[in-house]
Amino acid sequence: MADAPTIGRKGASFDVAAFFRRYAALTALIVLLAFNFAVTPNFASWQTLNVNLTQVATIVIVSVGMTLVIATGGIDLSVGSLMAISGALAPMIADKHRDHFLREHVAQTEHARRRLGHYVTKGPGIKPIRPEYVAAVLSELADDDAVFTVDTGTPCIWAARHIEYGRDRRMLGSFTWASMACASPYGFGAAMAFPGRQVIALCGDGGFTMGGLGDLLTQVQRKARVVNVIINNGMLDFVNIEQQEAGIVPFGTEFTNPDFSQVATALGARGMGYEHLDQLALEHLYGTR
Ligand SMILES: Cc1ncc(C[n+]2csc(CCOP(=O)(O)OP(=O)(O)O)c2C)c(N)n1
Ligand SMILES: [Mg+2]
Repeated sequence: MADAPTIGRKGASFDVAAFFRRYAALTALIVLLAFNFAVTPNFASWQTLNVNLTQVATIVIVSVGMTLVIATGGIDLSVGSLMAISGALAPMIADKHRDHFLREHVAQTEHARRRLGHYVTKGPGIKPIRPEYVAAVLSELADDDAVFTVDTGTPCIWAARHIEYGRDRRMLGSFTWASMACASPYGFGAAMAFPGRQVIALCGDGGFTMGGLGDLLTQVQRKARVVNVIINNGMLDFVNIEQQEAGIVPFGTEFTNPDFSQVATALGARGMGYEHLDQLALEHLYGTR
């Protein structure tokens, strides 16, 4: 009969080699943790723990599952065999003859885009200017690597629907915290980080009067070339929409704005106000690079 393991047996001497054979992985983990606690800055923080739990945990779960499958079923799920099977399956997937699913969904998307584009195609004839049209015009005129920053509020919607981004354009907004008044300061940051790159901040009038006005002073002083486009709808439109969706008759969402072009000029920027986007206005916008 083979010797029984000595670990934990009453009266038996402690077998260090057997201990490490059995608990090698655990020991390695403890050593790794101890090393990081001692050497890595900020390792012992809630944020690190949170990142590990939320981002690394999924990889651990998948790898534990794969290990169990391999260990119990004898199935080879190694990277090599996965690559081999992917290589065999890929041509079968790629070799598509029937495209009715694709055509159906492309048609649906085109239909949806046509409906969304209503105020863009009708845009030139509508006064005051529709924000959809402003976004579409900016999209057409801006550089291929322009940076667009957007305020929380309806500017987010117009920028998502009517500005095309492609490979090199970027859109920045407060998409996690949903904080108002971010477009102008984000634009300032982008202009300082990428001098020479076109930066267009699509601001709500609520957002701009809340925070952008002060930021404009900084932009002037630091000579940051940001085009602050203020959608002057005289209200907190996004909240107005939310109230209606909740079945409430909107209240407390309207306000009176100053003449932004005069305010901007007084602050040392180049201020321009548009009621109609005619050719001259387009050239102005384009010429603000
Ligand atoms: C700091 C802050 N306050 C309030 C809100 C709630 N909020 C979200 S959008 C919005 C209205 C934004 O108004 P405006 O900047 O004029 O843009 P509009 O929707 O009118 O285009 C408000 C009050 C918020 N997201 N962040
Ligand atoms: Mg507004």
